[in-house]
Amino acid sequence: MAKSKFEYVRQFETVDKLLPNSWIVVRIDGKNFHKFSDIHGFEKPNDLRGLSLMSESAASVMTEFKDIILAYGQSDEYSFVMKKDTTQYGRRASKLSTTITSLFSSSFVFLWPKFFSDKPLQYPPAFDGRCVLYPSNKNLRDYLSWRQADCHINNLYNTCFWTLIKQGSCSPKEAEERLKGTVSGDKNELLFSEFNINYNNEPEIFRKGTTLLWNLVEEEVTSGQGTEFEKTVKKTRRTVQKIHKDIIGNNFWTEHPELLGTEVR
Ligand code: DGT
Ligand code: MG
Ligand code: MG
Repeated sequence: MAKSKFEYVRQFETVDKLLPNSWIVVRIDGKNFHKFSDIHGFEKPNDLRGLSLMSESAASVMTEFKDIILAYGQSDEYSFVMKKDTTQYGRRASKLSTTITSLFSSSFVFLWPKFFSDKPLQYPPAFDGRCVLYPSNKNLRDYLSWRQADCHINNLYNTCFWTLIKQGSCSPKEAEERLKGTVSGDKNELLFSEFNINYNNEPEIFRKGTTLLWNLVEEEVTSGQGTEFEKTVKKTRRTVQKIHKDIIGNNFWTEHPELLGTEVR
């Protein structure tokens, strides 16, 4: 077909194909969720419904993008790890990040009423998204450890902050002052000695965040029942599994050798 004289403008598009043989992480994060969580009356410091909505939106992304081997989420963010040799969208960074981010956002809005039936959405939320490449397994594990350590640090701080306000009758300013310069041991001690809270007994979803993995289920499927063509075949179905565990230490990775080793299809 003849090309129009305008066709040349295509050359202005930049090529953003990601390096081969590297882990691709797409991280999405809520835009101004400080305001969003306030306006929608999220529980402080953690809203279980909000976190569940984030995870179900992430699961819908995983179901659509089969090359995602694992997703990790906490607060208003989710990281999607795509297998090293994915050829999805020719590894084009903007195509990957924008499609994943927009599917996450639309799922979040679509699923909202399931989690907040009593609270209509007040305005359309937005998420940013980026692709980051990690060339080695160590880099990838360190990346995920960084996000889980961030979850822990923020959650310990926020648990203290809101306990001081809700149970200790502190003002936000006073709570901030009390926590200034404290290390994690001090915060654990404050919770235990003043409020009888053992931080380690706080729900794992808050302390560890959420990891989504593929669960492979072997099934027998029968077709042509009652006819001479009846046959039963074994099929593997993949479902998304949600866990709230430590992913920094070696245990998780030795329990799931398929993640960093051979690919999951
Ligand atoms: P950004 O990402 O630069 O557009 O700005 P924010 O405000 O989204 O900041 P970010 O992503 O660093 O921090 C997440 C905010 O979301 C933080 O202010 C706390 C809030 N948030 C996240 N999950 C919850 C929750 O379960 N409950 C409440 N109350 N707030 C939450
Ligand atoms: Mg945010
Ligand atoms: Mg965030």
